[in-house]
Amino acid sequence: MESLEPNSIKVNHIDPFDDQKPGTSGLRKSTKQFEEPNYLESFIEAVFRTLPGVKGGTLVVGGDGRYGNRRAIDVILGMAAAHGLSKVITTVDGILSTPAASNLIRKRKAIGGIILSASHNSGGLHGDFGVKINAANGGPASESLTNAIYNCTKTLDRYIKIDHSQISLDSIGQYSIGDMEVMVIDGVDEYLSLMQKIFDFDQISSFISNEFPIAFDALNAVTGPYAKRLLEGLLAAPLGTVRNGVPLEDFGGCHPDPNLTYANELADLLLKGDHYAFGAACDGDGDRNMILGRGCFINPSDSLAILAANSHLVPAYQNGLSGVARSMPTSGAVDVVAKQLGIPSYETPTGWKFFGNLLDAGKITLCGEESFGTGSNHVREKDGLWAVLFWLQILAGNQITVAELVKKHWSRFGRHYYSRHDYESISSEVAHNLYDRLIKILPTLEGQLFAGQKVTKADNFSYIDPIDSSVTDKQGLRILLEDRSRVILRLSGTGTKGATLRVYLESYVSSNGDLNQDPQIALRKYILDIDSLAEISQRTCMNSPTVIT
Ligand code: VG1
Ligand code: CO
Repeated sequence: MESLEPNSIKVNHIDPFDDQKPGTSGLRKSTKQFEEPNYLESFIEAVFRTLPGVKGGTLVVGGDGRYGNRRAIDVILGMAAAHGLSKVITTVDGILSTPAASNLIRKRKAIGGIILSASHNSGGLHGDFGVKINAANGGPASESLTNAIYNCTKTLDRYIKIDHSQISLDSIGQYSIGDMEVMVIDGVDEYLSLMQKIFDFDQISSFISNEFPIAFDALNAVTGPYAKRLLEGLLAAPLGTVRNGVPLEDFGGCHPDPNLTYANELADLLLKGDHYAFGAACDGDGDRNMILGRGCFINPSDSLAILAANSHLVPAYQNGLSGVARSMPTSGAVDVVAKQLGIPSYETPTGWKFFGNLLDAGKITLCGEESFGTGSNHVREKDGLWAVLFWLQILAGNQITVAELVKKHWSRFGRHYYSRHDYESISSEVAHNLYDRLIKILPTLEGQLFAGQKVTKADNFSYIDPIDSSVTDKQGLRILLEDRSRVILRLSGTGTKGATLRVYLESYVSSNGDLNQDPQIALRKYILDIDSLAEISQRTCMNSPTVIT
């Protein structure tokens, strides 16, 4: 029997953020932490008390299929009914990628969405779980909404829910909990229709059928069902094109992070083997992408620049781009393209939420981050499979291989040698001491030599939103050099174990310079100098980074 009266459950004071400000994408913690009694509930309560429009509103809920996904949907349904939502739209098996969720929120005029994912972090009982909150524009919650949710968690002492019988996510259906309607829809359909509006599928399909074999690795995460229907279905790529295509609760033990370290099986196929002409992988929740060609890896900063330079080949962008944006640590490659196209280029802090206002105001069409994130105004999230289709479309339009397209790009625009060095799971104390010390010495660097170049600016990046004038400061330590090279340091906001230090290295070579070096060699002097300046290896006791991109 359904009880229609909400139950009010008292909780001891819970601080889901452990006194830490939320990271770049909602709440992300170990799965075990989320299994603690009332932990998930307390956070969801804070969300429902804070998100505008809850009473009578529609909410989109789904996730990347990791362990905890179904239970979380069940909890959210009961709490949503108690808080007076009129409708929750969720999906078969609870499977909903982040970009598909963004699309649904926009199309169904929802007040927002809750995406159950810790993105590229590993999953399962011994991995991580996460809750991403998206707003009515389909994008990640703004700084002010995130802060309001965070402040609410600090005083919370009870939550409400309606006890209900379990709702089946096994197939499409319609249910009710009290006065609230629950729709279980297919989470893939509407996303596919959106892609068909953006790209010319016939052109891509005939290109890949003509001796251009492709491989896609879903890393046992959310993009499997989407990629199978897109690539093996609509584009008629051979069965087997999609690898690891069934979402598993623990991602089969994989770390669903599409980079050369964690997607190494695919990387080996493309970089060591010579059968495939194109390879791609997405992360846990489907918003990131890695692009590979035969024998070549595309740096995500270059990827954004190459997409921008060739965007006229995609039907949805054939009339030009209004502008582009990149996160601060992303290389300036896209800026060079924007200059030639005569369009503005914006620099934002790390995190997709900072692109939201620019996209909503029509100031930009494409945007991206060095962390394998690329997207456009079609949704308000980065979009992994969209990027894969974009690449295939511009390769088809140019009738060219990946390696040839990249070479052509560099010989036209010059090359930004770029690398990111991650030092993962270091002790928080060591990381913060290192970082705070560097903040103190930054002002003394200006005018001094670093890696043989004069430092023109050394600061902690601060951003003024061009649309609402909000200020976001302390977004990363920058050392800018007179030849446009940059070295940047940040502490990650998405890790769950200790701290992760990210070092971003960039140096520009014009089109008549040496375009064919190994980035680690081209960037060697910056790598050595930042190590001694910031005392990285000395303080972390690590001889090398855990991940090099
Ligand atoms: C990382 C990336 C950042 C990205 C964020 C969320 O953050 O660097 O560019 O926006 O993850 O990505 P950090 O703070 O760890 O560097 V994901 O795929 O959650 O949605
Ligand atoms: Co992600």
